Amino acid sequence: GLLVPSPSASSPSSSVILTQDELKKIAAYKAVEYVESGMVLGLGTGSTAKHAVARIGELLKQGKLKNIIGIPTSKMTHEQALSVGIPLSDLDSHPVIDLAIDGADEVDPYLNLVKGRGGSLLREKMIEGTCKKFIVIVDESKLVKYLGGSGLAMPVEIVPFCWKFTASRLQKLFQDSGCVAKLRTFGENDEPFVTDNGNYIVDLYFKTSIGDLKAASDSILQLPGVAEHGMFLDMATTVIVAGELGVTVKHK
Ligand code: ABF
Repeated sequence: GLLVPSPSASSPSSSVILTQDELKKIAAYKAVEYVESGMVLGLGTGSTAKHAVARIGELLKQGKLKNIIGIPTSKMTHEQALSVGIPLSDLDSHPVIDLAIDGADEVDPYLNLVKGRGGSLLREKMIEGTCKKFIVIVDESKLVKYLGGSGLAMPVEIVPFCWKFTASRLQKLFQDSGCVAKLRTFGENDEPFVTDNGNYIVDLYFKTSIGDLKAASDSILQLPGVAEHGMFLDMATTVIVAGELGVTVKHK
């Protein structure tokens, strides 16, 4: 990767410790430098992408960007984008996307990603899977040696119908990796978390590496009842990583 000075951190020196949110903002601002007037933009979801959406709105207000059309990847981003004055559309009307900017939960050395811990993986994959350029923005805590290697969840969006059946089939697929499948819930009563598409999410936890990612992806998608999974393989064209020592831009 190429080491460049952070655009918005006022000369980070070893005496300045940046918070994780400041790092996310630095990565987001760097990504927005790739945005040009007239672009159709995929707008990501989450606490990192939020900074990019805000920055795009700011540049539109200042007249430094013009004629942007945003395609939001979630209802939450839709709301935020409207509130900062980004004109919006959708994939039906704008099937060609110039650039998408979004966060990720994990990034491996080949720029494969785990996404969806925020719950919006299906719309993200539909939108980011079709764009000409996909810039992923992360702080350095998201870098992993292999996907699933952080011990955190690998999300799979499934239809609610007989979800236990689908969850148990998912768990069986990866039993050799010590997989445990858990329905994502929220609140005191453990209500199922419901996605923007009215679906549930099953989080897969692995004890060991799942090996061939493409094979894993194929086998998950073959199960009836699965809508999409959170592995984004070979999709990112650029990953911008913000760390204490500056910003690294990795290109595919
Ligand atoms: C979304 O935001 C998700 O795909 C991913 O789960 C998440 C990353 O969130 P954050 O930037 O808040 O860590 O894009």
